[in-house]
Amino acid sequence: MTDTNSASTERFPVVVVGAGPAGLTVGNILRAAGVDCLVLENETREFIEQRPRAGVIEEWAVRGLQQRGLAKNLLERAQLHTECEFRFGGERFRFSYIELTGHHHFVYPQPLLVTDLVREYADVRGGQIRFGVRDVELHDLDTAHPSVSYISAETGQRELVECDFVAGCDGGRGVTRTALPEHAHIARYDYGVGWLALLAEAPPSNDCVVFGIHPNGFAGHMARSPQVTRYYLECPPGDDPENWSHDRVWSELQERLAATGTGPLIEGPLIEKRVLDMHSYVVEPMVFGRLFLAGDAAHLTAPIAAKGMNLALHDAFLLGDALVAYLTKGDETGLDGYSEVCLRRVWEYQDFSKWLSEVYHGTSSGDAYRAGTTFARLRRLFTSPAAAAAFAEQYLGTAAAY
Ligand code: RFL
Repeated sequence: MTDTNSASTERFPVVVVGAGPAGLTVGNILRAAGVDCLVLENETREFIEQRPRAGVIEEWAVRGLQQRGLAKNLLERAQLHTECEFRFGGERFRFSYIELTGHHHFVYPQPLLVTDLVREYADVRGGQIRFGVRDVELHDLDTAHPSVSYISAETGQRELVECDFVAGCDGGRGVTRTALPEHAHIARYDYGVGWLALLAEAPPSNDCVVFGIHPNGFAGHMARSPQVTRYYLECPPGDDPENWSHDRVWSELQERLAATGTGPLIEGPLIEKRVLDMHSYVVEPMVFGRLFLAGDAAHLTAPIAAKGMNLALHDAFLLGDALVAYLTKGDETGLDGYSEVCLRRVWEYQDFSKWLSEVYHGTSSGDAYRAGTTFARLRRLFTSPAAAAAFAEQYLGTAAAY
């Protein structure tokens, strides 16, 4: 039994926990079909609209947003990325995936996408959303009458919401995953490296993404806007960002990203500096009773291959459409196949991240054998058209079937 002090009990067909890309996309799809739902978010609207994170979005994901009326600003403002560059052994090697495949990446900062999605959901499609909620709890998930309770920011009281389904979209540190039974299967992988994730108030120093493979460690350069550039520096897992002074950051970036024919990087103030421990997990299946997990709540993909938000959107399209089919037509097919269909792409992307991690980190591992195979992989990419095509397909997420 659910025990709350709630004065009145509300009811929504779907409660979505978490207003990230996954939760807001599910909410928007439901509202477009006239299905009521409630989104519960523990941060404020201002906070989620500014939280810096992803940038790289794959073409199929943008098409999916566009088909659902969610990509207007993105299509007007996003940059198109068509090439990337590997730097190793003091040389630079361009990889033009547009030439190879005709496909490109979109780059649109995650906070802008979240801003678009929350505006469309709450202000245009009239969706209900509560910010600043605390202590969300899920109840009776293995029955046909689940419910969700939370402490309201306005009343300070525990409120109860009855529903038919709960969408667990509360990211890697959320609570919905903890509602899984003890025997739920969670596969984990620890890469054993850290990345210092940096945002610099400095224009990009190259016209495309750069991956620096260096004995000191991996370094990455990714344009976010004409004024802001994301950089990554491999560091020990659990390292303290305070160990990385402004001068140390820029001198390591300059060294790891240097190559013949390139000038020094344009330096600027560091507006974000945090250490990410590279690890991944996959919950299998992504469903427990009436709880459907989506996005990082179900599977974390270390940002090595920039896949996490893409997977979150993929889940959200499938879950949103499946809930609409069930709630408006009684069609259970989408919900029945949800976990299996999501997980095929999830495992493909996990495998690519693992492969790419070895390319990025093998040289700096201190292990001559790993360094040797890393260089073999890199050389193959630039000498074998078949290897280049396979890489491009995984990098862009364009396989014909998953
Ligand atoms: P989110 O975005 O974490 O949203 C979850 C939301 O749930 C809220 N929440 C709760 N709400 C209520 N109750 C609770 N108990 C709650 N606990 C949490 C949170 O406040 C939040 O608003 O998950 P979602 O929607 O699954 O989206 C996943 C993506 O955010 C994530 O995969 C990407 O950011 C990963 N990622 C990248 N993915 C890409 O596809 N391309 C990229 O270029 C890319 N770059 C990155 C990245 C992740 C990074 N970090 C910070 C790990 C770069 C970085 C540095």
